[in-house]
Amino acid sequence: MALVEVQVPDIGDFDEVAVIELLVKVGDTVKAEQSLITVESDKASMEIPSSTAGVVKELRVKLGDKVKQGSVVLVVEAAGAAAAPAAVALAPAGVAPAALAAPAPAVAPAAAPAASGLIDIHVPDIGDFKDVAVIEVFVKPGDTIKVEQSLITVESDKASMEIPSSHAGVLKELKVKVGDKVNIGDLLAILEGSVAVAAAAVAAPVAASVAAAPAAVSAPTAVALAAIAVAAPAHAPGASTQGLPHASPSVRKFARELGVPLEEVKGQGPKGRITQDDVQAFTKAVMSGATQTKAQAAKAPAGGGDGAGLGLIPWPKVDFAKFGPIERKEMGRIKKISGANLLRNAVMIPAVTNHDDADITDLEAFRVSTNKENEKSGVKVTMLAFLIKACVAALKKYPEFNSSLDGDALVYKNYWHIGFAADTPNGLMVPVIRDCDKKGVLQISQEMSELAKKARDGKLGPAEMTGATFTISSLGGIGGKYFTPIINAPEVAILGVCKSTMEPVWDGKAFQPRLMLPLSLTWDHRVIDGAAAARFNAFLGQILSDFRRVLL
Ligand code: CAO
Repeated sequence: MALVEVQVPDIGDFDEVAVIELLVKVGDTVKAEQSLITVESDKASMEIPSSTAGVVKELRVKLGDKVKQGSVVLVVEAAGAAAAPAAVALAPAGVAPAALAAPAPAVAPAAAPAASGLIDIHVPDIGDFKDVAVIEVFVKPGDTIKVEQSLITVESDKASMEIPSSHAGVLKELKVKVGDKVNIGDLLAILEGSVAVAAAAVAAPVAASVAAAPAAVSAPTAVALAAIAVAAPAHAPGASTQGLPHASPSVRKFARELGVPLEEVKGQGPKGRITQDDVQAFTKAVMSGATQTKAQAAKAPAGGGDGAGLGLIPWPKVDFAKFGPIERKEMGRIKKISGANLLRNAVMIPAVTNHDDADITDLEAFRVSTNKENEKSGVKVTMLAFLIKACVAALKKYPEFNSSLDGDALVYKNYWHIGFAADTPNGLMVPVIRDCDKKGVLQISQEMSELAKKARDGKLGPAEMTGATFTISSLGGIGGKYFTPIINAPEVAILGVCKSTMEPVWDGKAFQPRLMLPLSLTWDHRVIDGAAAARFNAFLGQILSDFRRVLL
């Protein structure tokens, strides 16, 4: 395995350009031609591809660095014998990036302008690239067009560029639309213009060209021809071109794939440039309902936008700092993931909660004596382990509580895997104990304490958090009386448990002190009805008050 230094290839006339994006990190496996970094001048941005496939061993540049031709971008451990030595690690012509130059204006063919004053505008030489996609159209019939005014933006997977007009005049007809693929020489538009202006335009180089624009047309360098070359930026840094957002080609492609309207994304990068993180953050905000696109707002019923299409009034936007000092902290990954799941489950499930109390006086006495007997084993039994066993018995008696909705069908599961909510420093997690019907209370206790520890240490694997058929959320060790837990979809019910307390219970003759356990059963009303839920709770209460019933 050879180490190969990947260098910045010939990027045209530019001395130094700034690194504005790192697209890979150490340890990543990169393919040949995969973009590594984005660089930007004051007029153009482009991605620098890798000349070699392999594993990134070292990054030699960081954001803000200035690089030029020959600067080492990173070191790759090249895959296989094909690794090029460092000295020749420059991209071969076939994969060279775009040169930072603008295309010459769309050049009218020699015969133009036509006698009628109509001028055909064609796609100029844009290098070796074929079938590049039109991603933006800036003009419409009737517009008065100046020489060098951008007509459309085309984009390959590595660069985007604007095609300027070679002539001034009034746009009579546009021959392309967004999504069309164009090639050199294709007719773009027909202008009605003056011969004098047209002639001047053909003769004059593009004032806005970053590098020698005519080179791209007449005597292009190997590099200029190698990519969609030339790549004047679709959007010049620091200022949006024709009101369009400033983002690199890969970010624009990413946004298009997600259907994100880039013009609505606020760029947090240097000079307001939109980064991939900005597009992701925008997507998350839309998905969570914290914001909405203009299209969503337009579709919302009169009198109210927002609310994830529910027609709710918008989420309040408050400048908290106006009222006192604040500190803003990003939520952790687990909280963000569980938050999105909880929101979906809360919004999509018609959930009802039944509250009840179970007399666990005798069970608690049994639990305490069991723990004394097992003191040496190191396994401590808490009420939750008994609850899991009791729930399995209730789930077997009322199987719809152990089912899931699948379209219009119910899937009944003949296994009883119980999830339990665990409070961890990173947020709520739900480890799953499998086959609880086949395990005793001691084994369940042991597995529960192992899984809870793993959850708190952030070491739970995906397999340990999936497959539950029913979940218990116990706040018994903390306190409280009742609460309304949210169902963990695609399950259809969840049991919330709070702290048991001694209460006076009337036995028909007198009040007796009994240890009562508050239960809160939340259920999906599409699958379960209130009577079934009341029966489930009552049955659970019977088992907990006399645990021998588990055996029946
Ligand atoms: N009533 C009274 N005491 C209870 C009790 C109950 N219902 N449940 C537990 N206790 C006691 C235990 O016996 C233990 O007492 P000792 O310290 O004297 O032995 C103490 O409370 C602490 O128990 P625990 O919390 O360590 O153990 P557990 O098996 O009850 O729960 C676990 C384990 C992982 C579920 C728990 O630690 C946890 O994380 N709970 C939070 C779950 C949560 O956040 N739910 C809300 C989710 S939002 O829907």
